[in-house]
Amino acid sequence: MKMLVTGGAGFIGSNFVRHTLRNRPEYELVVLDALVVPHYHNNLDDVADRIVFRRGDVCDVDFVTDLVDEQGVEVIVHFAAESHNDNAYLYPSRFARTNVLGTVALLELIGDRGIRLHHVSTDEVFGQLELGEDRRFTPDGEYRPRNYYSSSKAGADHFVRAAWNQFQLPVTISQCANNYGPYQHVEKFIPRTITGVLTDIPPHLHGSGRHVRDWIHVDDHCSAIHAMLDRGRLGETYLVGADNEVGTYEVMQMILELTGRPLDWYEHVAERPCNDMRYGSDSSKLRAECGWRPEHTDFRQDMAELIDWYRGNEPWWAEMKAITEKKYLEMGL
Ligand code: NAD
Ligand code: TDX
Repeated sequence: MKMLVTGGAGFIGSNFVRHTLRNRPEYELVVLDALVVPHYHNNLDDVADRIVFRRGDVCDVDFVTDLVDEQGVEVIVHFAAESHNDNAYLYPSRFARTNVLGTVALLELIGDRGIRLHHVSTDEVFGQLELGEDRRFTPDGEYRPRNYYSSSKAGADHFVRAAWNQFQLPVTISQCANNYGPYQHVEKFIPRTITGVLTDIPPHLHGSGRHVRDWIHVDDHCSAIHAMLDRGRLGETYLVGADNEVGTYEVMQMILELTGRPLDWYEHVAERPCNDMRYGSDSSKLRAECGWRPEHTDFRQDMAELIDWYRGNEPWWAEMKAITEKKYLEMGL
C-alpha cells in the first residue's frame, strides 16, 4: 500500500514515518515536505534509503497531483502545516495559506482518484477550557478557535468535513492534544525548557504559568492514526488524548528536578497574545471504535528519557536553539 505523508520531515511526521516503517511493513512511504524549517533537513537521514522523499509545497496542486500519480499513492496522511502559535500572529497569511489551502489542494486531487485522506488536526479548534471546569473537549463539540493558528486548522477541518458531506470523499480527521517526544522543535514549551536547562537558560513561563495542556507521547499519536486508518469510520472526527492534563508550571518543575536544578530557577515573561488556558480531550470515541489506547502512561519517566534524548542530540538542536532564543528575546518571550 503506497502512503503519502505530507509534512513527513517535521516533528510528528518524521516520528510517524519511523513508527510506520517499524510497525507496518505493508506500507511503502512517499514523503512530501517543503522543509520550511531548515533544521528539519536531516530528520529522516536514518531512513532515507527506505522512503521516497520529495521536497515541495503541499499547496501546489499540480506538483502534488503529479507526485501522487507517478507514485500510485492510495492513502495520504496529512501533517504539513504551520504549527507554532508564537509564529501565527506574526505571519497569519502563511498560516491561512499552508493550513487551509494546503488541505484544500489535497481534497481537490483525491476527488476522482478514490484516495483515502487522513487529516491531522488539533484539539485547539475547540478553543479553551477553564481551570477546574468539569468539562473536556468532545469530537462533536462546537468549534471555537481563538487564535490564528487554531482558526487556520479549524478552516481546514471544515473543508474536510464538507468534502465528506458533499461528495462522500473517503476522509477522516483526528484532533490531537499536545505532543512531546524526540525531534520536536525547540520553540515548543517542553523542548525549549529542556534545552534551556542544558544550556544554562532558565525556563520562561508565559504569563501566570498556570496553563494546562493534555500531554501525549508522539508515538501514541502515531499509533492512534494507524488505528483510525484501520478501523475509523469515513467522515468521522476522533479526538486523540492520553488523559494527561498537567500544568506548564508542574512540567517545568519536573524538568528542573530531573536535571538537579533549584526549583525556583525560572522566570515569568509576558503572556502570549490570547493564550488558551486549558486543553483536555475526551478520547473515548477513538478508544471504543478503533480499539486504541496510549502505551505511554508514566509522564515523569518519559520526561527523564526526553531529557536524555536532547542531551545526546545537541548537534541536532544547537543552531536551532540559538536562532529561536534570539527570536524569543526580540519578542519579549
Ligand atoms: P512541525 O512544524 O514540526 O512539522 C510541520 C511540517 O510541515 C514541517 O516539516 C514543514 O516543513 C512542513 N510544511 C510546512 N509548510 C509546508 C508546505 N507548504 N508544504 C509542504 N510541507 C510544509 O509540526 P508538528 O508539530 O510535527 O505538527 C504536524 C501536524 O500535527 C500539524 O498539522 C499540526 O497542526 C498537527 N498537530 C500538532 C500537535 C503538536 O503538539 N505538535 C498537536 C496536534 C496536532
Ligand atoms: O517558553 C515557553 N513558555 C511557556 O510558558 C513556551 C514556548 C510556551 N509556554 C506556554 C505557552 C502555552 O501555554 O506553554 C504552553 C504550551 O505552548 P506550546 O508548546 O507552544 O504549545 P501550544 O501553543 O499549546 O500548541 C501545541 O499544541 C497543539 C502545538 O504547537 C500545536 O501545533 C498543537 O496543535
